[in-house]
Amino acid sequence: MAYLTAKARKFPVSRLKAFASERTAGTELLFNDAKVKVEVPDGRSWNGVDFGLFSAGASMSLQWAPVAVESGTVVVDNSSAFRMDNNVPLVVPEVNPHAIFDNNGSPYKLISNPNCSTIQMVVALKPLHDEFKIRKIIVSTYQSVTGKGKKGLEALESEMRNEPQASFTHFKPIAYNIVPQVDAFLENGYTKEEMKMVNETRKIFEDDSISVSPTTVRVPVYGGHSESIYVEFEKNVDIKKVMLLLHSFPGLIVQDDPSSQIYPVPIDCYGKDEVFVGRVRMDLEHPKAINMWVVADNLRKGAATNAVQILEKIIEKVNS
Ligand code: 2RA
Repeated sequence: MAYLTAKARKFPVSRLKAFASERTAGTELLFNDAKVKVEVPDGRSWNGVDFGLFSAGASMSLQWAPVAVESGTVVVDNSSAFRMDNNVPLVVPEVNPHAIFDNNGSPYKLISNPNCSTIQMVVALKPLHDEFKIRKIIVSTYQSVTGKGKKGLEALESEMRNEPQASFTHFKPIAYNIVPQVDAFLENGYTKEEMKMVNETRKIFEDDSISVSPTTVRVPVYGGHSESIYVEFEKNVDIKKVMLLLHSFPGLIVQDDPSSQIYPVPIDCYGKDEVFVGRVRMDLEHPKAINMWVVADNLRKGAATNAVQILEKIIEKVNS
């Protein structure tokens, strides 16, 4: 997905190498009309490579990202391996682009891409946080089966065809159902996905005092993740100002005219790089709180697009 997004965004690539495990090695990708054979990496694979986009799970990243960094490659890692490492920045380019660079203005050699459900939430909240300062977030997610990759999608499709399942990829049947569990439960009763939303939001906003109360839910949808977000601020909010801020924030598209049934839905956001916001309204009682609905394609802005945008920021700086 990352190389397709790089191609769609016309990222300047002179040579592309593709690496994967034995299972995928030998297959071919088409990039700019040239065939690229997928290889199993070795210690020399990253020699002469400027940028590495890693998206093969935490264990592959833990094994190979240090090797790539040692070879001088700038790595953007889409796994959870380094996200909460204090020495590794966690970056959403619309929100904390400064974190890509060290005090000398050089990019860090290893940069983490946040989890998809965090990315779309912090993009929607950033302009409001800058103006009103967030105190508390209560978020419920409606996450696409594509969050579990190809196998998540195939599980939905085979269940819809009524094929018998040995075990359920989404913990319970997902066809004609919803499942209030994304990833494994931790001892505190929250899932790993939920704690990612808590910890990553605080790291990206550089504010551990923000309270985040998440419930993450899998729904039988492909095309994107949706989120219902209640957010409480330190200052009183003015809804007109909220709308102005959302409208003028890069990377956000406001679709909000309930009287004409205009609000974001995953089908419309599929394949898009932006985050979509609608149903923005004051809380019924709290003068410092609003509710909003946020949708994004989890495979694009939630993963590949965000990674490529980090590289774009680096190129922009080098060329400036
Ligand atoms: C999911 N957020 O939707 C995860 C993928 N990283 O399952």
